Amino acid sequence: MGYYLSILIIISESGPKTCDYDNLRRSSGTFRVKFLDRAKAFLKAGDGGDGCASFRREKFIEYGGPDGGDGGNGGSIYFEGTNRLNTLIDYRYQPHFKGKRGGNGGGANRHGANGDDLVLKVPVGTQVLDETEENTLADILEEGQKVLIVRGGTGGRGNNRFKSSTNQAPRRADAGGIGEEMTLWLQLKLIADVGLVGMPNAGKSTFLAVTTRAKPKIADYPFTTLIPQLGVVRVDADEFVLADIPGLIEGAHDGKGLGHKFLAHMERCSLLLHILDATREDLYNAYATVRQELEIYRRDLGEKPEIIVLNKCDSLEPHEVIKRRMVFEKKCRRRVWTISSLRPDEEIVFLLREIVAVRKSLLAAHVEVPVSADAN
Ligand SMILES: Nc1nc2c(ncn2[C@@H]2O[C@H](COP(=O)(O)OP(=O)(O)OP(=O)(O)O)[C@@H](O)[C@H]2O)c(=O)[nH]1
Ligand SMILES: [Mg+2]
Repeated sequence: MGYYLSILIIISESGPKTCDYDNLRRSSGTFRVKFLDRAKAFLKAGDGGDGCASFRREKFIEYGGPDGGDGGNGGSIYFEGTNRLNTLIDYRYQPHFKGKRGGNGGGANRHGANGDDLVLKVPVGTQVLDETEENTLADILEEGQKVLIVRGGTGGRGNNRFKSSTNQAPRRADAGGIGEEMTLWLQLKLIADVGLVGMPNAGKSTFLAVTTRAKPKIADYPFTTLIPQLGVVRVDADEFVLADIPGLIEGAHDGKGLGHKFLAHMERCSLLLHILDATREDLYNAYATVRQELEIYRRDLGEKPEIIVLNKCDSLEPHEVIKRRMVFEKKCRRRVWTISSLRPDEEIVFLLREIVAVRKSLLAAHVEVPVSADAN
């Protein structure tokens, strides 16, 4: 591996890591919450300050007239994307946010101060959903992208505003407007180009480790990967971000294994890399099971372009590899790749180049990556 990859300059970097899962926390008392990809937040923008009812009173000036100033506007609340965060954990500890109230108006036409806006930082890739989780209010995809979520109440008008030719001494002043409030859900969806899917133990993390500089946990038991991980693959002059997620098993949509919530991190990928353990006897069944779970999660996830990879081919005789590949290709009527992530050779390089080529053709065809919020 070292030989081929160093010649072809595949240098990679580990990227941000993210999220944990409810069932994980339940199942492991020792699991420390570090990452969170879903959080509920309660936002209340500041109310507007009240307008003032006042009259000018000065020595020797009779009928000084109304001079009540307006109240200040309440502070609004925004979300802003940042690359410095890769988790929503802060919102678990502090879910309530309140905008600052506008100052009340004063006599002598003094305007109340506007309440400061509150800008809440969220990791890039965060979707803001309403309380029902059916409507996406914002999809924050870039550093610095700022979205207004709740608007502060407008300041009430002071009585000076109500003077007219027929009413020169108005006593009316408005109360400040109520700031908007909202309960919402934040859902972080990783921004990766290619997603690794497959059953537990298929060698997904080994593939990530061998093609990037990420250091995922690898072990010979199922569900080694508990939180999604990213790595940057560099091949020739191209690069793409690869995401590794926990393995899927039959019934994941019913909560079996680690469930299927983490598939949210595959939603933004333009291509799936389906890794299979070639030594399995029920190879095609394993493939069909994962396919089914993808489709159950979201149909458009199942419709994403996919490259099928039989891994662990070093554990099989070469003729057996060819046989299994041919049987598999016949069944799925597609090209199937055969590699070893443990003893990588040039086949992995060809595979990475194929991924780059497919991505380029998808970009050329302007294939939109479907992103929506209806499966959380
Ligand atoms: N012989 C052989 N073993 C491999 C290969 N790739 C991975 N393995 C082994 O398979 C086991 C599982 O590898 P992982 O990379 O942790 O598998 P995974 O798909 O990430 O598993 P989960 O995180 O549980 O979903 C480890 O013992 C690896 O050393 C390979 O190409 N050949
Ligand atoms: Mg893994």
